[in-house]
This record gives sequence, structure tokens and C-alpha cells, in this order.
Amino acid sequence: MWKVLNLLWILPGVLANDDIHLKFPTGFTIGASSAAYQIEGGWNASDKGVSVWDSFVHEKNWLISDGSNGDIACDSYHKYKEDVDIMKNIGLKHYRFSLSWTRILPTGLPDKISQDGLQYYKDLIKELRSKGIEPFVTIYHWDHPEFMSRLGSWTNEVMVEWFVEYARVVFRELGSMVKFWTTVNEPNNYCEQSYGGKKQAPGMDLPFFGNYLCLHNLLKAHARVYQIYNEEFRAKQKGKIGIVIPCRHNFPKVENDTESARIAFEFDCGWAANPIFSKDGDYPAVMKQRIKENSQLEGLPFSRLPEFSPYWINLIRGSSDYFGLNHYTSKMVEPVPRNNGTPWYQDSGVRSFVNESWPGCPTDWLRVVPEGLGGVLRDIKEAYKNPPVYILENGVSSYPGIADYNRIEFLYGYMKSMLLAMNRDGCNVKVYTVWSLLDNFEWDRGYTERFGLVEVDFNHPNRTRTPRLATKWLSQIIAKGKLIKLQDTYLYTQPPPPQPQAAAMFMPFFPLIFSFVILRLTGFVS
Ligand code: GBH
Repeated sequence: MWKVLNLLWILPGVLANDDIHLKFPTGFTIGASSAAYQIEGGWNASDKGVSVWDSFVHEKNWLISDGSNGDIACDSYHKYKEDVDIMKNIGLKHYRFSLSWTRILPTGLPDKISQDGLQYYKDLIKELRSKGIEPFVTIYHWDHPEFMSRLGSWTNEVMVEWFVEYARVVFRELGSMVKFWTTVNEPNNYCEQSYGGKKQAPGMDLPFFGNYLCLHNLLKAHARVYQIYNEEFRAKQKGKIGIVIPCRHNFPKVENDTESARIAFEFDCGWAANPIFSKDGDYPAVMKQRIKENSQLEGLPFSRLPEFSPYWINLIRGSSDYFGLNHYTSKMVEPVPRNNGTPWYQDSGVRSFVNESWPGCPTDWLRVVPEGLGGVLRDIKEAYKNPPVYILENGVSSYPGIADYNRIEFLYGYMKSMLLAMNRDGCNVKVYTVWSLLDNFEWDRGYTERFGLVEVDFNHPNRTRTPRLATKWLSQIIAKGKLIKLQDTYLYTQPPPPQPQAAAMFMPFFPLIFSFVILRLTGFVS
């Protein structure tokens, strides 16, 4: 009797066992993503026009960590069939890629449409469909026409209607073959980096102004494109269209400081998401208030955060059929006190930093925090009434070679956290997408960071592709419809070797560095 009663103790354990939550619901799809400038190459193929990224890398290659560019990149402009074959072999169910604006409209405007440019995308889509892979098409992933940068790029409102003209051509020409559209990739991160900062094209370097103006116009452009899809194409083409926003999760430094975590979420994610997904159809209240206060303290008679008129609020509110989420990492947050009435050094009044105990990877901004994905999914569920979420980017860079154990561990941890948020907490996730299919041109990091499920040899004229270990693991997950540990697959014959730490990668060069230092010290080298 006692023994039987004793067994009851294990019941809560069994019920709480996470494993029962690790199945993917029916209809859930797993895929991979990419972006035109990062993989295509063919930068001046046929009649393609020049984009801001073409001119940026050609004129300012010192801003790219290895001085490289995307002129050839993975050469997917020529090798797309091979890419699709690889996806088919892994068993991926969808592929997210972006369109190059100047490949389709060489001048940037619809006075001229490139038939070769369109043909490339038609061929790619046909190839995907023939292998049962669903295309997810991003209309704009940061590579707008170069001449527009001389008019201020997205700080100039004229861009809004030009983007609409481009999107109209895209829907008209490709819309019958595409069911999933994304207007703009990561508008908030893009505006912060490329208008607030200078390291990525067009490199405006106008913090506190350029970033806010840029997002203001991008949200308008997004909403107008959503509107023309509804009015001119949806009835016939029957697709879904939305936007993709990068959101991190924020852990308060002091456990019950949920206020700081909320404010950090609003300034990071809510800035772009609140106008679209909340009922107020506007920037988060805390953002409007804090930026206005800061502007006043700086002596400005207006807020640096632009205001939407009621017309735009109505148009932007609800302008997305799903919440597209890109998620990589999390931050710790704490409030920064305002000193004697001076402005905060950041408009948010919240400082974010990494927890040094979080493991890293070769990408310095990316700490591995699996529970953050579940966290941000719950943040989104709460803030925006549980919208359908498409995860359109999640991934990590790996160490040289094809034994990418750190990627397998990352994907397992993040997907587990996602599945718990779905199957236990009711978050409405429909799609999961790995960044990236291939190693690619990682913007200002050039080819130094390797996010690919598939390794690409950028020194070889053929851009040889070699699938990494993670592809073999992933195909078993997809085939089983359930998340499994590497240890439970046929791939696991012995424990994986420890992954190198970033510092250890320099080990082979120590003798060299050491002799150089000695030579310097002894005066042989100056
Ligand atoms: C994605 O953005 C992009 O959409 C994709 O094109 C890119 O290849 C991929 O990342 C991987 O790099 O230096 O600490 O201020 C990811 C979003 C990028 C947002 C890095 C924060 C800088 C952080 N993140 N960014 S930091």
C-alpha cells in the first residue's frame, strides 16, 4: 500500500514533464530564410539597377569588417536550383527570400520593368513549388534604389508612394504564384542601424531624428501596400500579407521590476508593433511621453518622435494578417535615473545589457538565451491579444567547419521554448523559420559570421555548398513532427566535442603574435 501511495509522488513530475509538449501541431511548418542582397550576387546582371547596398559597399568598403561585398555573394542568382534541391533534401516546408527592388525596376520607378529580373523570381518560385516548398516573399529587405538615398531614403515621405508603385508591380506580376507576403523586414532595427547609425546603408548617422523619421515613413508605406493588396489583389490572389518585426525579450535586473521590462519592450518592439497591432494604432504611450519630455528638456518646441494624423492611425491599425517575428537574443534591463532634469542619454530611460552568464557565439551581439523566445511570445500574446505569429528568423552563427553542434543546441533550446509557449501557454505560433539557409553576406560583418544551415565556400568560384550537421538533425525533426535532442537521433554516436570559445579560435595564431611582440620589444620590427 505504502509503495503504491509513494508512487503518487511522481505524478506531478510526470504531468509537468515538458516532453509531452514537444510535438509540432498539424499544419505547423518549418523553413529557412534569406535576403536578396545577402545571397543573390549578380549585382549588375542584365539590366539591374544600382541599390544603396551596391553603392555603399563599393564606396565604403572599410565599413565592412572583411572589406567584402555582395557582388557575387552565394551566387544564388545562378545557383537557385541547387539551393532548392538542398531545401528539398532537408525537408523544409517553406522558404523565405526577398526581392531586389532594382532587379525588378532598374530605375527604381515603374517607367521600366525588367523582364529578366522578373523571370528570375518566377523561375525561383516555380522551382520551389515543383518541390512542394511554399514561397514566403519579402518585398523589401533594405536594398532600395541608390538614387533615393540622395533624397534622404526613408526620411523622405516621397518614398511611401514609390514603394507602393513597386509593390503594385510585384503583386501584378508575381501575385498569382505567392500566398505569403511580407512588406518590410525589421523596420525598427533597420531604422535604428541605418538612420540612427552609420554602419549599414544608407548610413545616415542621425540618431534621435533619422531613426524616428525613417520608421514613421516605413509604417506608412507598409500600411499603404497592405491597403492596395486589399483593394486590388486580395480577392483574386487570396494571400496573406504582413510585416516582420524583431523583438527581444527583456529580463529585469531586479526581479519585480516588470515596469522596466515593459518599457524596454515598448521602445524595442512596440515602436513598430503598437501602431499596427494595438487598438490605439499609434506609438506606445510611454514612448510618446518620454521622447516629448526629452525633446522639451533639450529646448525643442516639438517632439523628435513624429505624430500620426487620424488618417494614418486608421490606415496603419490592423494592417497585418499575422505578426511576423524575428528573434535572436534577450537583454537584462534596469531603469536609468534622470539627473537634475537633463534628458536621458537614451530616450527610453532604461539601460539594457547582457547577462555575462549567458553563453555566446561568434556573433558578439548574440547571446544564447533560449527561454527568451518563449518570453517574447508571451509578451506578444499579452500586448496584442494573441495574434497568429510567424517566426520568420531565428538562428545563430557557428564556428568554422560543418560540425555545428552549437547551432543544433541553439535551435533545440529555442524551439523547445517556443513549443512550451505554444502547447502550454497557448501562444498562437504557426510558422518557424531558421536564419539562414546558407552562409551569406552578413551586412557590415561581411562573410565573417556563418549563420547557414549550409556552409558556403566563398573562396571557390563555384561557391560550393556543404550541408552542416544541423541539416541532418533538422530533417529528422521535420520528418517526426516532434522536437528531439541530438542524443536521440541516429546521428549521435558519441558526445559532441566541446565547442571552441571565441578566444580559443585565436590559439593557432598565438606563436605568431608572441614572436611579433618579442620582435617589437627587441626592436627588430618597428
Ligand atoms: C537579422 O537582424 C537580419 O534581418 C538579417 O538580414 C541578418 O542577416 C541577421 O539578422 C543575422 O545577422 O550591435 O548589440 O547593437 C537581426 C537583428 C541585428 C538586431 C543586430 C540588433 C545589433 C545589435 N539584430 N543588431 S548591437
